[in-house]
Amino acid sequence: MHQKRAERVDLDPRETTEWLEALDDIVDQAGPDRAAYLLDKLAQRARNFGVELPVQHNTPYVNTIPAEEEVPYPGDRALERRIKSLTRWNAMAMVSRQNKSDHGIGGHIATYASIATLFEVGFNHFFRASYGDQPGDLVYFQGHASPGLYARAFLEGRLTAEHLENFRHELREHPGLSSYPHPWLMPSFWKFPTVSMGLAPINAIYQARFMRYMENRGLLPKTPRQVWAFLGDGEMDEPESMGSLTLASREKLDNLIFVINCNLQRLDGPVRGNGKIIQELEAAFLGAGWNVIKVIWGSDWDELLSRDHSGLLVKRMDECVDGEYQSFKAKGGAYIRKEFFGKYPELLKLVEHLNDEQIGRLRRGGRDPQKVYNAYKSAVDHRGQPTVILAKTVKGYGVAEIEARNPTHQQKELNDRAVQLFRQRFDIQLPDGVAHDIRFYKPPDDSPEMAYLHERRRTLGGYMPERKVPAPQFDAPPLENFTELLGGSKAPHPSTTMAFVRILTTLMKNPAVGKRVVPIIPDEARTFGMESLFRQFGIYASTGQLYKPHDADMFLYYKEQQDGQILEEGITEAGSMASCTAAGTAYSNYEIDMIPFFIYYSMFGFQRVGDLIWAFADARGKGFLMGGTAGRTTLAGEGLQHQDGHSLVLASTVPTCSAYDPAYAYEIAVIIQDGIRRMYQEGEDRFYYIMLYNEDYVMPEMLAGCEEGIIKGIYKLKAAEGKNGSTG
Ligand SMILES: Cc1ncc(C[n+]2csc(CCOP(=O)(O)OP(=O)(O)O)c2C)c(N)n1
Ligand SMILES: [Mg+2]
Repeated sequence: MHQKRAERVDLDPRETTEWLEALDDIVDQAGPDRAAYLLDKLAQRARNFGVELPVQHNTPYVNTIPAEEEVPYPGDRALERRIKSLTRWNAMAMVSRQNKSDHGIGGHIATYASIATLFEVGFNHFFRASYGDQPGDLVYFQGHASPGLYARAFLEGRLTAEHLENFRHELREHPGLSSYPHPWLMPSFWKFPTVSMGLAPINAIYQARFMRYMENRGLLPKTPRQVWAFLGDGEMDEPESMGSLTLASREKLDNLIFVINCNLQRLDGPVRGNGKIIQELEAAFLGAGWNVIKVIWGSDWDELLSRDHSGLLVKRMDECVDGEYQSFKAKGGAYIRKEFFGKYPELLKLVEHLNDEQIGRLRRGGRDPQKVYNAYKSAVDHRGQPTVILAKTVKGYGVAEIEARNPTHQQKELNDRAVQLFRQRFDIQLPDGVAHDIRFYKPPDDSPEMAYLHERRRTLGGYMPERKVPAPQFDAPPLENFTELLGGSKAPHPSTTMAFVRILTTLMKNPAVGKRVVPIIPDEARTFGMESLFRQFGIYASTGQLYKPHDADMFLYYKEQQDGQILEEGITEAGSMASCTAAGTAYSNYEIDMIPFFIYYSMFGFQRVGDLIWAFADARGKGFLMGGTAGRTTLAGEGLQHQDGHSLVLASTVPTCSAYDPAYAYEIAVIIQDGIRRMYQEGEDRFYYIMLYNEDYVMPEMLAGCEEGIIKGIYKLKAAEGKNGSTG
């Protein structure tokens, strides 16, 4: 009889010891790699005998990169620390000053305080603004860490003290700064509106995939460009955050790096007080096929770990839950000695040479530039998989009385004592008066730190974040291009959906515009009669088609190809919208105009993925959303999925959306032609929602001169019958 794993008892302790000692010998004499090889072989053999093996999706609660494999830090740590401290100071001063003058206006200190090192190592060594004449890395910054990004741009001379003074007053005072990343409020600064939690992760995944799509279609040169996404650990609870992880591994997106700022807290309290968020995320990401790098402990722990011959320190690290880790930081050194090390006398001995203050200062990995640099380097060098870096940090780090406390997220102001302690902690040297009044401070341009700051960004191709908009790149094809839609239909009459498919096909064949069109479909192409596009334009598949499709001998077969144009997304309206966002903002990310057509069941658009659409609008996205099978139609019998009488109403709430409900084929042609002209030729940052119907009926011929009326929303089709135009 098999024993269940949880119930297994040691039936022969002597034999167990022999096996364990054999393993010890191998590790001692031949090293861990050999041990891993043998274990692998054993596991294979065991599986052949039907032995049930545990699936392991967790490694011990220590850093993934062992200290002995690290490379030395390439930068000037002292100068970088000074720059980081000044950034911390200005970020804190910005939020604090604003709340003194305008009480309760908000802003966040604690988030940037936790993520500062993760950003700074990136700015000094990784984030590339350009690759020669090509735009560089795309970085999604954690939205409410914006004070730190403003503070850095201030040091760089890109923002003035006046900007900082008007933080969150951008609509009232000039020049001002928006609370969060916002391409409308700060059009030459922010690329990605990230503050609606969960949208940055999914948008970053599809962005990295879209980058490959552009490369594989020959529209974008291949560069080592990366997509970086800085995310909160609390944010990972949003379904959108983790819902598309397997797309990234399936597509081998080694141009994608998630950095999750695991400060163990969200707004109200701990993310996983009773568990460990890093371990939970490790298991999920490993299971989804990602490369996982844990950055848990700072360098000060290396020496302790190297003397941990019994493994007790790692055991203690593994057994504590995040609620305890939070208390350790909130309560300081003496508490850590007693409650963390104190559980085992051996561990107390391990730290007997450290005083309480030193114990309190033992750093977490996400705060140690050496560890962070190595993780980033390893992520950038990694091939064949996306990488997630799980960096353990401290929320509100360095801010007295709020560090690691539950209310820290909403702390806005600091009292005099807290300011004093903040300066001491980061060793912030300021001229007289600056500290007392909590004024902004920027060292002279010829100071070593300023020279260093500029030199680093010069080497990396320029300052970030920055949003650039290229000049219009093509003229819209004239309406005559769509002649076959303008002359009225012959039997069998089409639906407006079919008319749209003809417009799309015509557009895709247009020599000037065709290659820029990106059809995006969440598994409804056949419903909309679009399968003819498969064969003509190909379905994008990064690997090409690895099998002979069963319908290969048919005219309209399911053709996948590496430079296919159609994004057949499968059943994910959220993923499709993220693709639409990547395509519709390609002009500001890659300086190439692309025209997405995202066609879906109208019920699953605005009401299902409304917030992604809103973020698309915030990102100044362009393109067309096509709501298929709209209206309370003949498909009503299929249930509520075809009871859309309101998507037009929802669409009209998005400020940059032009929403239309056309009746006839030529109206759609006029709207799409004019849309392309306005968005791409005139450079207007808007997008279109067009409803499409399922019913076949007579499409009349277009009347001369009705274009303007169609665009405005009403025109005279024919005079009503009867007296005074009344039929009644
Ligand atoms: C969809 C959504 N829900 C709620 C919020 C409000 N909110 C802003 S920050 C925050 C907490 C974030 O915690 P975490 O992701 O862990 O980031 P941290 O500040 O700890 O780095 C919340 C709930 C939001 N911005 N978006
Ligand atoms: Mg957090």
